[in-house]
Amino acid sequence: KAGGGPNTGVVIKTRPKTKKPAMYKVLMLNDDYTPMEFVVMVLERFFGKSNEEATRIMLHVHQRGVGICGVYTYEVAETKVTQVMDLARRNQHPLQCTLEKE
Ligand code: TYC
Repeated sequence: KAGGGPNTGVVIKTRPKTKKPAMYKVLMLNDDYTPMEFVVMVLERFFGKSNEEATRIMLHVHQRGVGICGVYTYEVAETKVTQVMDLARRNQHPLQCTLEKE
């Protein structure tokens, strides 16, 4: 955008007023002890997945070691990680869930 009046050669760079918020992936990590049904239940309850999708994600994590539960703004992602970790701990499962900036 040209600024500073006509023909002054002044250039003012403008940014869009609305910038997209940083997004964060919530990752689920595999372990040897957490029951598969517990992981599926967590994916349904906290990440809004159908039983079919939750099972697909759980199996992916089981086989590959890590998988994406969803992508959210920081506060939402952090809340989901806390909720998952709290429920896992209360049930004495070693399930680990973490955040990664996209
Ligand atoms: N590996 C676990 C088992 O065999 C199942 C599991 C899947 C655990 C995904 C954690 O994020 C996980 N019982």
